[in-house]
Amino acid sequence: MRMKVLYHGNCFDGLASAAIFSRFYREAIRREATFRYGPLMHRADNLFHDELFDGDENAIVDFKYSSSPRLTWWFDHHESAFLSREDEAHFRRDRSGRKFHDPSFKSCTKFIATVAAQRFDWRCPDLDELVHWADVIDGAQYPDARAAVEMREPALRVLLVIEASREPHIAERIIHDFQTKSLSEIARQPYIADRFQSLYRWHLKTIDVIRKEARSRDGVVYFDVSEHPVEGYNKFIPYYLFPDVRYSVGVSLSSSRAKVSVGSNPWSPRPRAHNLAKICERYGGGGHAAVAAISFPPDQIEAARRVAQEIAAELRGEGVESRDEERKIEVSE
Ligand SMILES: [Mn+2]
Repeated sequence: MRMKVLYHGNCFDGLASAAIFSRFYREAIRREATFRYGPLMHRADNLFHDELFDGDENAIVDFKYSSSPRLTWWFDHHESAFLSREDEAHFRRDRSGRKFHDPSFKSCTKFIATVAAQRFDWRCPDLDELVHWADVIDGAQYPDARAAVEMREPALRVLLVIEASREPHIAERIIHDFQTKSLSEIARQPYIADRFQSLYRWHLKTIDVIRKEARSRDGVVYFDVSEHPVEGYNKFIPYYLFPDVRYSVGVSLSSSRAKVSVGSNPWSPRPRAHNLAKICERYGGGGHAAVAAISFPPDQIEAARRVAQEIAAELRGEGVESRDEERKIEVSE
């Protein structure tokens, strides 16, 4: 029996979900199963190709729903979990008892652990540490921005490698290690420790780039790093640099996409007043209420910038008129 597990790539919760789902499936469903893994990424064109679902069973964890008849297991906690109303209706009609969605969970890892315990009577106390950290990381439950940006905890060292690594065999190795080793054991292994050191140096440079490009006004920090070779960056850097802002709006560019990232400061003294997933959905993106994003084809960086500025203005509470004025000023410059 070959199980294919598709998971949210370059995401701690995605890899941890793949790990806990594998343990659950092997221990509670089928002992003789073999596992293969594939990352799923948000992109501007179609997400699911049929050849992705090439196992005897196929699972998606921590990623959007697919109505493909080849999909047999699904767990997700994202608010924007469906590509279309048809997909959502398809999920609502499902009676397999193997597809689950609950956006009230901070992490998909915790969601899988909870469903496995409640519905399948399967528990894994040795993975409690992994579940805890998936919840901290995906739910942005760090005590402060410093903890998130300075990365002293083993889980956060593994996180940096996960978010930056473009090597599929590294992700797969981490998914295997998550199933059997503690986070400090994993972080000490050379394949993590060596990558962490060079990524951390790069991370420090990224902090400097964002510091240079960021402008904070009326509770919103806006930065455009698309002219710099910054592909991924720690999403808490804006709040580490500007602790008083409530929202951040960033524009970045990689070979595969131009990206608008919209986030809220988890440590802001003023609570979040906007649902960022809903705002991004208006522009074809999505995510969570507290952090969301929109992807554009890489040649549409100008459109990404326009949308980012529009969202920043909305989050500042500026009306349509003041937005128009801003544009006029830009033109006359
Ligand atoms: Mn997640």
